[in-house]
Amino acid sequence: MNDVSNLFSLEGKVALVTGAAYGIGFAMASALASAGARIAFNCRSQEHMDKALAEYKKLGIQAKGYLCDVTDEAQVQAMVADIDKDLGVIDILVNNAGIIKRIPMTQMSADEFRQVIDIDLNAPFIVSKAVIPGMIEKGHGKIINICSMMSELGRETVSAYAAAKGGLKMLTRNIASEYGEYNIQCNGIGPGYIATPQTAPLREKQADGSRHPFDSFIIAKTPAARWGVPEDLMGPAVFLASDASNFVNGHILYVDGGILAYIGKQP
Ligand code: NAP
Ligand code: GCO
Repeated sequence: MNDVSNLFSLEGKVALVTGAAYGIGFAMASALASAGARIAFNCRSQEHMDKALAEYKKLGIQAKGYLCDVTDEAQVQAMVADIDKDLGVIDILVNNAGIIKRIPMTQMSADEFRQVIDIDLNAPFIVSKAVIPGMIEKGHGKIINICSMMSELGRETVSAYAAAKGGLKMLTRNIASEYGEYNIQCNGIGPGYIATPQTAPLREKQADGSRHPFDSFIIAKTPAARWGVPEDLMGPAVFLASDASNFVNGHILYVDGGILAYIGKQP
């Protein structure tokens, strides 16, 4: 019998992780590289790109970076064509790039709402659409969409984000339904509250040095009693990118320290 660890090997695979200059994307891309994949990533600024390339190099990873806004279909098609030439046809796509705007709904402009939907929902459609034909030709493919607690739950101020991440859950199921017969698995990862630049404002210390009330709220709401760290997403990303998950399709794997299982601390 084969060693089960072979099931998790990504040797010879080409992976594109969007928005992997830092944060969760960087950790997942590093994990895929450590399992053997060649890594392509994109971001929007040269400054972020240079910093990220230096950080990957420190880990001994030869990642290839592309300047590309994932909401621009022409830029995405050009990037995917460049990756085909530079590294080979993409086997694994992680739709990670995302933003949040925390604004009460009645104060949010329609343009602000659209911008969040554009990056968090339309872009995964655009990038998936660009890579699926290559995956069909290769006879296999893995697409991992980075969803959220807000794929399941609402809260004050995040209407656009929740609408986008709820939609992304359904896009995930639809890609699985539409392309499963081509040996393409499309799954989601739903991170809980993870300490990254995106959530930094929710963890800022108060003037008197005490915890931000939202920080205390999240610790109380999480059975693990801590924020997640980007490294918590490494194992789940490798699992869903590898042959170990070949019969897992249309699933959202919540990596949340138990938040969705918990009613919350009793008063
Ligand atoms: P982050 O620290 O803010 O990083 C976001 C990344 O996305 C950056 O590399 C950014 O690059 C890139 N990006 C944003 N818009 C882009 C665009 N239009 N085109 C290309 N790249 C773009 O966020 P994170 O916390 O690591 O989150 C990563 C993903 O996980 C997001 O989808 C987020 O919604 C999701 N998530 C986060 C948490 C959490 O608690 N942190 C929980 C659940 C889900 P540039 O700045 O260079 O553009
Ligand atoms: C917020 C947060 C989140 C998350 C995440 C939870 O303001 O509530 O930023 O929405 O970061 O997506 O899974």
